[in-house]
Amino acid sequence: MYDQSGMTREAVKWDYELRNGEQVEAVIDRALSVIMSEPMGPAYLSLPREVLSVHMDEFSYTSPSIIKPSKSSLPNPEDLDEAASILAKAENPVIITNWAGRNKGVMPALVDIAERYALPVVEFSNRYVAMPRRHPMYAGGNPNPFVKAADAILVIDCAVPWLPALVNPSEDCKVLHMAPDPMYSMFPIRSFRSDLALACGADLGLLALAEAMEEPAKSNIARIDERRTQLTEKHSAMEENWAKKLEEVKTQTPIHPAWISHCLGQISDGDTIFANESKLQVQYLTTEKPTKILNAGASSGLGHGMGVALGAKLADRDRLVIGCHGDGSYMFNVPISAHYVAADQDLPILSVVFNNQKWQAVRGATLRMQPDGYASKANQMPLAHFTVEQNYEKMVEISGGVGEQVTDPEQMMPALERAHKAVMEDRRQAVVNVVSSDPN
Ligand SMILES: Cc1ncc(C[n+]2csc(CCOP(=O)(O)OP(=O)(O)O)c2C)c(N)n1
Ligand SMILES: [Mg+2]
Repeated sequence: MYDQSGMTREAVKWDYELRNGEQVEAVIDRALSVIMSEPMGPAYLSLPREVLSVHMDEFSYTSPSIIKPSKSSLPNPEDLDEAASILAKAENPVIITNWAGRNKGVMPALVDIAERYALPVVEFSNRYVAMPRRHPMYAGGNPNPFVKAADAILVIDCAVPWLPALVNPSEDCKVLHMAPDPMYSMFPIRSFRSDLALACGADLGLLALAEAMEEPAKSNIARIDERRTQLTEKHSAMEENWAKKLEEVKTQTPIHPAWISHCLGQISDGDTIFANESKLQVQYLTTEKPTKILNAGASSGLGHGMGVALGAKLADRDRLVIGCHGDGSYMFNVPISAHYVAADQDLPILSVVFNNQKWQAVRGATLRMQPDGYASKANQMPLAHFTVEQNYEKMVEISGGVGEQVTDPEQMMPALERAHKAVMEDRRQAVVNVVSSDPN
């Protein structure tokens, strides 16, 4: 290849090729400091064989590194005051986020500001969980009704806060952005309106904003209290719907994702780490602690989940780590390699396959784009269905793990309990292949 790093350049913050041994310390320190500075992201370093094989008489390095990464920062004070005034005085404000939950400090700060000023929080196609699902100010995953009604929108760490083809804010709505890089300069194009852009870490930014809102909010207390009541009622209705749905589907065959999620909620707790690339329904899990649910990344990402689960387990070997994968995603993971690594490195993870025998997301997207197209008339949409029944549970056995297939909803809990015992007590990795339906 002329330029090996070029292959990854679009997806990393920094790349480099080691040129000689003298550089090793500087290059590693540079890489670590770049990836750990906000906004955090990966780097790619290539190590040519010729350089690696040159003899060096001696080598020393300073540890910890002499280059400290830069941390989360505070927003510009003038803009902060203006943002605080807009949000505090708004009739119908909303917070929309996608990946703010990656920062551990965000959840407590977001809960605090949302509670104090009755701000609904929408997590749109979220990659992390920033707001506990049972919190009264959690307003679901659909921004559309909120964007339509809003006179102020605070977008936090979110490249795409709504889909302009479906909804747009009104002319006089103020749109505020908060992120370490609120221009999202790593993306070639982004054209959402920005009346104010606060460049800061979302944790510190939200804490500062909550303080700055105190004074201007005094003139709007009645509306804030009224909103709190309305949002709390709306949220309660949402929770009732979750419970109703679960009742309705818990005995269904094929097994419904809500039932799988509920059962996963029973064998896990707030400290369990979930790597997710499936139809896992997070509202049935415990979500009161930050950075525990890691969804697929921004660069499409399916097939990353087993690597994430292995990494989480490596960081904390006694923690319960569960990977949830669609059947298509499980295949993307190269599971034979992932199970080998789990066995070789003693990383007993639990993998749950949501096996609906298709690429439902692709099928659904095709139907949304072309509701009357050729594909919609086919009994089985071309290239979206898996026609061979796959016994995914067998895959883990070749590396000494335990696998089980579940088709009966009554067997969901017992199967997960056996798998839980396998990974946590016997330290054997496990796969539970659940023959499942699509959420509706
Ligand atoms: C690496 C990668 N390739 C392709 C896609 C496009 N894509 C999005 S969803 C999907 C299907 C996933 O199928 P599965 O994991 O079985 O989940 P389901 O939609 O059936 O719930 C594909 C191919 C992607 N997101 N990432
Ligand atoms: Mg599938």
